[in-house]
Amino acid sequence: MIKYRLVFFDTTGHAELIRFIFAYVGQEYEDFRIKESEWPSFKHRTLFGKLPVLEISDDVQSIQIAQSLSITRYLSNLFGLAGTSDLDKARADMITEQLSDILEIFYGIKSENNLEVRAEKQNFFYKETLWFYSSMLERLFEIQKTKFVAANTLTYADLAFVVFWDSFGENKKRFFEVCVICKALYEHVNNLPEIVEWKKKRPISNN
Ligand SMILES: N[C@@H](CCC(=O)N[C@@H](CS)C(=O)NCC(=O)O)C(=O)O
Repeated sequence: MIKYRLVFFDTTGHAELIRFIFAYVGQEYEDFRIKESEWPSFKHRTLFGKLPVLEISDDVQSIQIAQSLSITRYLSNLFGLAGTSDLDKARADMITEQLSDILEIFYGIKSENNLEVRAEKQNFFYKETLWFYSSMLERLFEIQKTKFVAANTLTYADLAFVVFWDSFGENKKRFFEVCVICKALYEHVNNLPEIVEWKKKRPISNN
């Protein structure tokens, strides 16, 4: 039997979309969260010195996959969340990669050590950057007119969309007042029983 072990820190970040996929499809896996203090001795056991990694093992071998979006695509293909047509697949990839680019900017700001600089950058992010991208997403959905963010069926991009907006906590509300299609697409997936259940039972992390 194939076993999955997802290794990441005790936080959401780059691993949460992968956890959402496992939760949505109901696949068992080990959600292995290492402590920051354990990381230096674990780092050399990962393919590229970064987390998350997904370990896939059966009776014969154990394989490791790195890079969160590669893990995401691998699992999406496996569990039927990649999209059905080539165009749907391209759109799911496009949206997920775009959301990831925006999140990288956000994570970069969060790791700024100088508190004053961090606050200034965060302010700019919420005043300019996120408005810029959320209005572009809203325009895309207006044109596309699909039931879900990338297609008329749910793809992993829908799960990425919920993880994306959740990263901004209560701040997302003021964007949703204007970006009403984004809000509806977010709420539709966020209210799915599998997602509600995962959010209820997941460990509280200090993200
Ligand atoms: N592009 C990579 C980025 C992974 C990454 O930056 N991981 C961080 C945690 S969020 C990490 O492993 N940091 C520890 C280190 O660099 O030593 C991905 O998406 O998986």
